[in-house]
Amino acid sequence: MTEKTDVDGALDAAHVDGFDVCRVEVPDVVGAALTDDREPDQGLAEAARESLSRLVREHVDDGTGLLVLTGLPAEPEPAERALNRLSALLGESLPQNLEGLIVKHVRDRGTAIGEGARARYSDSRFGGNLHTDGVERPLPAPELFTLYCVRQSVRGGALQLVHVREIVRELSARPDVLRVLREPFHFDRRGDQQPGEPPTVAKPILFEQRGRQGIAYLRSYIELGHAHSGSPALSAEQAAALDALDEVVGGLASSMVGKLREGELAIFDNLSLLHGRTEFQDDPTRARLLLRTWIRVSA
Ligand SMILES: O=C(O)CCC(=O)C(=O)O
Ligand SMILES: [Fe+2]
Repeated sequence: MTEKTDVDGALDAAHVDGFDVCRVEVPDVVGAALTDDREPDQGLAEAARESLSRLVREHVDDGTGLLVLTGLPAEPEPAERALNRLSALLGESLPQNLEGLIVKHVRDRGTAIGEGARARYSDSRFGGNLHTDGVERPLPAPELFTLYCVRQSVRGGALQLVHVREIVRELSARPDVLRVLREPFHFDRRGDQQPGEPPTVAKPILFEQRGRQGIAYLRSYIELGHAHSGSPALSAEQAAALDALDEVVGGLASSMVGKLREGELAIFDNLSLLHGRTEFQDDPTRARLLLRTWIRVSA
């Protein structure tokens, strides 16, 4: 039986949460472009792209790193169509596994994080492990990722966000740690490598992309990566740097918490934000379902 955390209890009781500052009723042109039965014509698509870009600039690039559009359909088919259209307005949807999956259904598939060769965070119901998405891919990282809430869990499943600028600020007194985090680690590829490629990808946790400070992190994939026979073991210095990072992230993890509601579409800055959820528990007749895309923003 899962204990309901304080975070979840407080959110459920209050009907308000830390995402309220990022919540925007979907503008009419965007709503029409995403939900009309017919594909939007060029005029509507351009108007929607302009409206959306303004909101993304304000909230994602220059604000908290998150934009939550409210008032969209929660039924799975219109939701998936709307998410595909929104992703195309923002850039190029990237495949999320070797098979080229474009829209990932994030739900509990009864696995644990990092179990076997291929299971992922998004296939489990467990929480914690604040991370960025796509860490199993070589850089460049997907600049944005989305989560569209189709069905929410009754218990748990709130999101916690931590911004890289807060992490770097907290670690400014630890230049030794920052130096190690800017050197390569071996991340497990979760089976997404092509035949003949190694099962890990080496890249730093802190890096520069598009002239900005980026972060790529999911500790258990790094530990799996360094445990492969062809990879060096984590050095004591690297393990200490990860511990220092985790301590800082743990201290910041309750500063931005919210729970997506059904019919909400969240757009995240995947270069700047670590995210994680609280463990959730499904109602067996109505399992939690989020739809996810990874987006490369056009140059
Ligand atoms: O289940 C969630 O709320 C988020 C899951 C997640 O982080 C992911 O799918 O990458
Ligand atoms: Fe994620």
